[in-house]
Amino acid sequence: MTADAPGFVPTPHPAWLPDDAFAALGRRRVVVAGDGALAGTVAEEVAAATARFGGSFSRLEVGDGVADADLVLTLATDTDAGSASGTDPDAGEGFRLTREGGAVVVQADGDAGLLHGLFHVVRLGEAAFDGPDADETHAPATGLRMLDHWDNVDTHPVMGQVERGYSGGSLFYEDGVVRADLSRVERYARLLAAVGINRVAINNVNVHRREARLLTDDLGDVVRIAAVFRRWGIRVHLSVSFASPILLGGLSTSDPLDTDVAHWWVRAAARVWSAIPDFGGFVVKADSEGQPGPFAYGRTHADGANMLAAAVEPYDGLIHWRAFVYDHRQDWRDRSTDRARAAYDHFHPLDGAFADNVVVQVKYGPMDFQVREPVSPVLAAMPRTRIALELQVTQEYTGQQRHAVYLGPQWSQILGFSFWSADGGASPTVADLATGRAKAVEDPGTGAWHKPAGGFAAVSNAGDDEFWTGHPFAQANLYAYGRLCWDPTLDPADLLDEWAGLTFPGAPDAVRQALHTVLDGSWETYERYTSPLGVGFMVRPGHHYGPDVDGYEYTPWGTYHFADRDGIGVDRSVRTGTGYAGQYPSPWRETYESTRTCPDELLLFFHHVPYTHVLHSGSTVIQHIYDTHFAGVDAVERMIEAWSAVSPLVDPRLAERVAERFAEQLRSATEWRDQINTYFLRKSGIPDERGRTIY
Ligand code: GCW
Repeated sequence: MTADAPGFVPTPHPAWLPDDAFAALGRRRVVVAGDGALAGTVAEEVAAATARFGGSFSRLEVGDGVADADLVLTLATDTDAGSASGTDPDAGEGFRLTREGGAVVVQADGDAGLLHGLFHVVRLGEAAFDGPDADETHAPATGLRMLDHWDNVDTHPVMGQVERGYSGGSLFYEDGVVRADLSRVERYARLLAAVGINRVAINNVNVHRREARLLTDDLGDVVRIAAVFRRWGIRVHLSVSFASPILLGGLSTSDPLDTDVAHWWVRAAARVWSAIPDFGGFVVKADSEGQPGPFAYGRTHADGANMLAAAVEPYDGLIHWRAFVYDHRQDWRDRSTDRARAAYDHFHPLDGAFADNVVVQVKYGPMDFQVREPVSPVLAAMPRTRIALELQVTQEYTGQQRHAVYLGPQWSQILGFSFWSADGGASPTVADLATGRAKAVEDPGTGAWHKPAGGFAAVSNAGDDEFWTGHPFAQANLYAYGRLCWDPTLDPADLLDEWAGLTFPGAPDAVRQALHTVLDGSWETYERYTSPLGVGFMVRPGHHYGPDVDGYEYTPWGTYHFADRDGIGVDRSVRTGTGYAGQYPSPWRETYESTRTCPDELLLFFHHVPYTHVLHSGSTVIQHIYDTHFAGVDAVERMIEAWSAVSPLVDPRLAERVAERFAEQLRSATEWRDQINTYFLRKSGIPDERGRTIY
């Protein structure tokens, strides 16, 4: 069959695990010792690599004497065999790596640590073997490193098969059922394991009628998916509908305090865990954008979450309960309602009320995955609650995988943000809050942090597309997300090097350099040509692609910019606005409160100012809008030039896909520039100081 024939499914791109990424290891004499399930996976990987590149492979018992090996991957001899080979893949994920005279030993804390140790060696390539003598220990910052899929089993009439998916269809479902052939899921699981992901929720948080049945009638298919992920140390979670007792159980209520409802969930959990003993738990979007929840019964979110938590507790299951709760039917005329306030107003009063196995999953910003938002104050407001930081790897609001936008720098900035100091200092960062390290850091004056980690969750950007992620460069986002979950302090520019080194092995250094030129500043470039100074949205309603300045201005969604002839922005100050700034601890509540101290990039998120307001940068707001929009498109042109110079050096199919995406990015960025500039010229009547063309 030719590439153009109908039904042709190209082999998926190897992403960061092409065969050549295993060359250094594959040329060595490698020993694998361990008898757990993941040791089996490691042994298969090593056997394949050594067969391909001429090395040798042997499998030994832990503790057997080893002679003449370049690399030994073994369970630590003092590891208790139960946890090493048992069913808990989160246990023993760490490993110790020693290198002496070129001989490398990886001693894993448990079965999962062997797998992570293997991929660490793969990442290092030759440097694993020819580096100086070393003795290092590696362990993840948290055991909760999760990806959420917004995949529907059926194709949804409006949202398609994958909600906010830009990479083709679902990896898991086809034609309204779980795929018979899960080989692509297997490849995906391998890619995720290589970057350290260890949990995956396999269906959309908007749980429609068909998808609700994954919990019951289709459980057998979930068992099959879980078996694939298990070989890679990854647990499966399901998103469930809070109304499941009604939808699936024929009850007349899903009131969390109703005993029949609670029993229904107890039985549901018992069925799931007896079929999948290492099942992870449930993800719940309740009372949000039309999803059912406890409010219908006059109950709180703690009532709802805790009822589910009790049902899964006997199995060490988790409830990921999303904090994305706001009124999506507000009246745009009503200036006193502020969507940004909603999550804090709902959840802060419930701090301390959630069961120990509830993780409250909080989007990084108070609105909705915008290119720029302040970090959500909910993350700082619940010291007695397990908190997970939720990111969006899928680029809903950042170019939908048609634009090259590397989000590593944005995530890194969020992870490093400290609520209790302007310059970091010794106070906990967002990463500390999500990984539980906050407990160990100096008391920030807000009371001690009592709960264990809630970890990280993010919406996946992968689908059945040949390149997994639509834009081949969007693979870098999936890569960086996994690696930052493992170690939030990693430098996103270094992660780009890692990703490029693995994905384009053997390519001339010019390719790596061009990728830096294209991607390092791409998040800020996208920000420049889209909505200015933190004001957000201005996208086409519904699909959220492309500019539409007033698209949401008179809708019920709560995402307004309030531009008029004199000025723009949302007054969220305590003194004259919605009071949102007061949800932050000091010093940020004061910093955000005043236009004198508010950082430029968030000015319009926090304040309504005249177009002539002078920014810290020295520019007026209106001139900043014009300048950044021209600069953003210029930057896209430079990105394209840099890539064009090296694209003949990479796989032509990949080059072709990138070229096609760049053409669209340039078209779209130009459209953004012209619509935004024209809109504000017409509103303000203030011309561009530099006299450039504005329509
Ligand atoms: O960003 C918004 C999206 C919705 C999504 C929702 C959420 C799954 O536009 O498509 O629904 O957030 O996070 O629940």
